[in-house]
Amino acid sequence: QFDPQQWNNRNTIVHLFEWKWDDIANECENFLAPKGFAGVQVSPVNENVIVYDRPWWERYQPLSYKLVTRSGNEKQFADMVRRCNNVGVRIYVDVIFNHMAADNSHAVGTAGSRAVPETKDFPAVPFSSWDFHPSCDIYNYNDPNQVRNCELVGLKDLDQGKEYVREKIVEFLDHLVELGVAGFRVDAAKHMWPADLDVIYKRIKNLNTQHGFAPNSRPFIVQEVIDLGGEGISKYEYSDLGAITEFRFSAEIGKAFRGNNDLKYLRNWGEEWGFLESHKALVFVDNHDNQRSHGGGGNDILTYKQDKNYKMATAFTLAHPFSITRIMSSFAFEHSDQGPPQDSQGNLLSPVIYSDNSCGGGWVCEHRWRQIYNMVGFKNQVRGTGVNDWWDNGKNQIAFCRGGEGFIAFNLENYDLNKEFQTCLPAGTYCDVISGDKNGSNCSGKTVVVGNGGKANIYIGAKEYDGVLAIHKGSRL
Ligand code: ARE
Ligand code: CA
Repeated sequence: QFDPQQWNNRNTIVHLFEWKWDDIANECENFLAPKGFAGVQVSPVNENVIVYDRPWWERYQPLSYKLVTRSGNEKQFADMVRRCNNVGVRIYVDVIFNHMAADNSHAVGTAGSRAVPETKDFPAVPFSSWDFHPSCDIYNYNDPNQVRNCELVGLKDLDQGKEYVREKIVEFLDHLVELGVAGFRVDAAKHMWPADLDVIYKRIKNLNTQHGFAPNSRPFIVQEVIDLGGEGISKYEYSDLGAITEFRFSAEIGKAFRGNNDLKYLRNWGEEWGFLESHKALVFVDNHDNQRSHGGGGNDILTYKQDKNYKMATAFTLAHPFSITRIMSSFAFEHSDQGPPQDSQGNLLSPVIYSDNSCGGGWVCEHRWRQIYNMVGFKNQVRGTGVNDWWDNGKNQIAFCRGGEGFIAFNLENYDLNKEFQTCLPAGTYCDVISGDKNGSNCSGKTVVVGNGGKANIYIGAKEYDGVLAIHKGSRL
């Protein structure tokens, strides 16, 4: 369950938050596969309660396990999975089985199901009050019993200790496996008992070989456990069961690239920072919660709104060998409850794709920013190598090589970086994939001339649009 089941020349996941299935299928074929993305985390696929004004978070309130949401129906979902798998892009589903919807006396769902969450009556599954923990609030995160047996923000709390509840959950997960998904992001894992999760995970079917998975492959599992330290529940209680969302990474990378912790300290980036082991940590600069101040990380988190720093933090994340990486792809928002781009009937709108690769229509598409997708290519190119020839100026300028495959430099100072470096690359002219794209023998950005012996002069002006420069074997002109 630690293996993300990706094609072996690719390794980054993008979270296409609130995208429609048809649009994701197109994106896999037209953009993600050609740019070397390995997978997509999709928004919840099962029926959710319809909330007035349609905030994004209604999808975290399940009414049933029918695969009908604003992103599309089951047929569209199945088509998407097939089309993405065909071009080597895996699908990971955000699954919610800690709870069902919160208090409401007549809930209506996206598949037309009705429920009475107030009395814990969900006939479309069916679940009744018998399947839930008694109602109580979570207010003390130091009390593991409360965190796991009470209601997270009022959401009706399923009892995964019950055989019937386990069966319904496994049935749902198996259905998705049959449709060809590669794994799951388990929402609110911290709010469930590790022993119950262990039973559930072990019962899930092997991945579907008709979608190109090797026989006996297990679904990848990444558990949402927010552990910034100092609470009653630790990520280590879950880290033998599957990978974990490493929120500490998000907080620390934000602090560093906001200029609140010198970049020179990133020299020993990894487990020494209190992160989980590399193969157990799923890392990200921001996620759909903490980019809008839900979930953990506080004011340290960088988002698309601090674009220069954000791109630098993302470049570092993708340049460094540590962990399994996930890129956030957002819709633009002003306030934290705001829903995704939608029409007056509440139908989701498709992103508008421009010829320069960027997108609009209310969508940000960080994954389509050149500085980000080209670093996905960088990461693929340097796979299997470590960090070597680390250099820093004692503060906020750093540089390093990835074996003999790639070189990257960062300048977060308010003065220029202009210096000769060992790039570890063969002599030649290289295209900086941050300031431009390589197109045949042309480069639309800066070029770097590497001499015999691997040395090159690197310049990153303090006022430049981006504070990073990256070259690799695949960007040689
Ligand atoms: C919404 C309304 C609430 C209302 C509720 C019920 O906002 O006001 O009470 O509905 O009517 C998302 C949104 C919530 C939303 C919910 C349901 O973020 O605002 O509630 O959907 O629609 C904790 C959990 C962690 C959780 C975060 C948000 O541990 O699991 O809170 N993250 C996941 C998802 C969310 C989702 C849910 C869970 C629920 O990623 O998107 O909620 O399915 C410390 C602790 C953390 C804690 C954090 C915040 O850092 O260590 O554990 O995270 O504080 O409390
Ligand atoms: Ca629970």
